[in-house]
Amino acid sequence: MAETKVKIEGMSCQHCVMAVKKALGGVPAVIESDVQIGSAFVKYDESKAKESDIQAAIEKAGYKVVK
Ligand SMILES: [Cu+2]
Repeated sequence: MAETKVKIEGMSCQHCVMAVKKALGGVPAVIESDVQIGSAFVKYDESKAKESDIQAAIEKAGYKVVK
């Protein structure tokens, strides 16, 4: 299992937190996510997804990952 902490731009409220959490929940490799405004801590199965897949899911939800 791998862990990553990503900084996210464009989040401003709890709605954004829910949207990012939902986006991460849509990635099958994600085991656990802790999302705050502006960042997310994600545990995932690195045999099923790369860190870039997690970033892509967040960006697909409309937020920008800054790392
Ligand atoms: Cu919001």
